[in-house]
Amino acid sequence: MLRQDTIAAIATPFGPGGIGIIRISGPQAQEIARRIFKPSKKKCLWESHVLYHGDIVSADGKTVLDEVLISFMRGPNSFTGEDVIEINGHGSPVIMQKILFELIYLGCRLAESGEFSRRAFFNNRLDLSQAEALAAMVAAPTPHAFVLGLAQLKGNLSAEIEKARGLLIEALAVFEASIDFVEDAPAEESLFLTPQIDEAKKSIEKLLSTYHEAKIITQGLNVVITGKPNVGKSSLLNALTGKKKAIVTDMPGTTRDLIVDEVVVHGTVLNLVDTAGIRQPKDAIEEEGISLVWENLANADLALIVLDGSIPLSPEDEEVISKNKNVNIVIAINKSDLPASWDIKKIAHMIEPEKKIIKISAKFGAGLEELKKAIIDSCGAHPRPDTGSVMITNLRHKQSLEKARKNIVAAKEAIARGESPEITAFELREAIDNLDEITGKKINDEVLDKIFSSFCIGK
Ligand SMILES: Nc1nc2c(ncn2[C@@H]2O[C@H](COP(=O)(O)OP(=O)(O)OP(=O)(O)O)[C@@H](O)[C@H]2O)c(=O)[nH]1
Ligand SMILES: [Mg+2]
Repeated sequence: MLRQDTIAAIATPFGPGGIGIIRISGPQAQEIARRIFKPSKKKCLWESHVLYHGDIVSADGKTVLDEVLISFMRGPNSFTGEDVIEINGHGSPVIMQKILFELIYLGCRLAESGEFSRRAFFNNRLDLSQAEALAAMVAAPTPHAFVLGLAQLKGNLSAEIEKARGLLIEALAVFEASIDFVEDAPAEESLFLTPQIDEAKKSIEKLLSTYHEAKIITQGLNVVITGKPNVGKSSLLNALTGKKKAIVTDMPGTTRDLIVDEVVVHGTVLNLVDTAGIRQPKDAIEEEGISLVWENLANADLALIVLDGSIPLSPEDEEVISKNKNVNIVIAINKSDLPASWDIKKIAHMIEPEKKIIKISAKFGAGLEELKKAIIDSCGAHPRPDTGSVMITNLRHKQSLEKARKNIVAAKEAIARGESPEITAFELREAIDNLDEITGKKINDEVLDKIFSSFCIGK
């Protein structure tokens, strides 16, 4: 589905900026740009990949709209593989819009979300996983996440996928040969000559094993702060983020809604959720708030349980600990600035020894560094990616790899059972198709629409 029209969009974020860039791509890119660009020097040869200085004027030639630098990238040596023009103007949203309107008046079409990347994909400038890497890089919440996107853009993942695919194709050839020449080929011998299947399985499993860590790097950890009312959960959210986001009072039951904020700790994003205190609810609002706590805890990477060290432990405290027994927990004993009313030993028997208990004072900021370290350690979040890392950051890729792995297991089982080679060949072909979904060699338009429509306009 290659479109031959010429598209245009503002490629820089909306709002005032140092410069603003408008991107044009398609067969008429240069012709349309020439109609509104007046070079400052007479000689403007529109050489490829050269910057020219001049004015952008209105389509009727009467009004100067902006003073700009313009460049022309001749296809196929451009981002999209088509002729591309980039106009670097002053970053005024008003003028950017005005120039864009002129371009549309002269025959450009406003680009859809991700349409530049989509054209790059169709023109084989990028495979699908590389195009997805672009979106991941733009959205990266930390430098580590960006590095993973960059590695994917540079084709590290594609190379791994191609390697596994190549092995499966070699193995497939063996089985297809034994289907075609079943009489000449000694089937048993050739059937066992397929170490490629095991090798492909191993490399797919290695990729799959990176997903958990990659997810932490790209999406962060979901940390739900829980505990009975008034222990200092909201104070802790505020202390960890350095903001005054949640209301703090000395009245138990202050927080009812979920209060969400994030903070980056040692290169990992903590998605923090402050919640209603757990107790017998006093009204319908509190009841609703408490049921939200349990819902959120079910999907949390970590329950950060807050206890008040300055007053005796209560059944509510014990309930929160025992209900979270099977999840990843860190316990913060708060209000360490006040005299302690109980000893850590009182809760030690309730949790496994490796689970962390840290004394803090949310009000005065004591123990917070230790607490952050305990959160990161207990989730195993120690990102150390470099541009050579090959990690699976994308759920779609993970699902395709899992499907391919299943096909390989089925192929191996068919071999072990001594089934006809057709069965093994079928499973291997399916595995290859599943790998091709990642790079986009074989993918349906609906999935492509979904992927590219999630990109920003101008990307
Ligand atoms: N001395 C002392 N007081 C604290 C500390 N942390 C919180 N407080 C006080 O404890 C009271 C309750 O704090 P919040 O942060 O609102 O407690 P919460 O757990 O969010 O309470 P709910 O929203 O009602 O569940 C407030 O008066 C805080 O000032 C602390 O480290 N030391
Ligand atoms: Mg609160």
